[in-house]
Amino acid sequence: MEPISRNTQLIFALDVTDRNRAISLSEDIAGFADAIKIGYPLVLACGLEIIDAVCEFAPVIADFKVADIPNTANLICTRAFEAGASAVIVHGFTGRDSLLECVKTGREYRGGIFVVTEMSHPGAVDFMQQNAHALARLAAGSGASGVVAPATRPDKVRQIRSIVGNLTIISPGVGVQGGSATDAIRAGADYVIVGRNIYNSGNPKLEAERFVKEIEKCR
Ligand code: OMP
Repeated sequence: MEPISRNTQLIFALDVTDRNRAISLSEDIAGFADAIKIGYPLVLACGLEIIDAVCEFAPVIADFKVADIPNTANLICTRAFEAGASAVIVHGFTGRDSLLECVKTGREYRGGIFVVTEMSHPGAVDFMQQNAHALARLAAGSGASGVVAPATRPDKVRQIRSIVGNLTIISPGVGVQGGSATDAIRAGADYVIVGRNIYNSGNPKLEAERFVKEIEKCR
């Protein structure tokens, strides 16, 4: 089962730390995004309960980049799904046993697991890039719903697509980080993740709509 339904192919990264702003942005962007991604900045500022509040507007992907032993990974994923998340982002570098535990927990809650392959920032070349293909293979064989691959390096998205087959690829790094939504989608991403370009713009709704129109042109 897909944790989110493909419509606009835009995922909104809600990396703000004020509850009222988070809710008002969610309300504004809901019609344009297939999911809203919430991570540590918002949860640490407002509590895990914010997931349930944002779920009212769109399915929530909990970006907790889980990287721990299987038991702790299970506890973290369980909390995220219990709070209402439709999917959780986890790391794969901790190894097969930890990842399989996350996937098992996801199944229990009928939720998805997305595995980070290569990250989008420049520092990803220090350690992650060398292992991106292995991480993609691990994800493909784990029962995870999909992977996270860098919009800042469309060639890597293309390579990762050839490894993961029809798994879902969600791709951050568009806009401020230098990546383009068009390039990422054309390289094989199913969804692009956009944060600052939307929530820091003068008109977040209009900016989200602009991304949706850009993605539409790629179909
Ligand atoms: P902006 O750069 O503001 O569009 O935000 C990108 C979002 O995607 C942030 O929430 C990042 O934490 C997240 N992200 C990356 O930027 N790069 C990655 O490689 C992985 C993620 C992620 O897992 O979501």
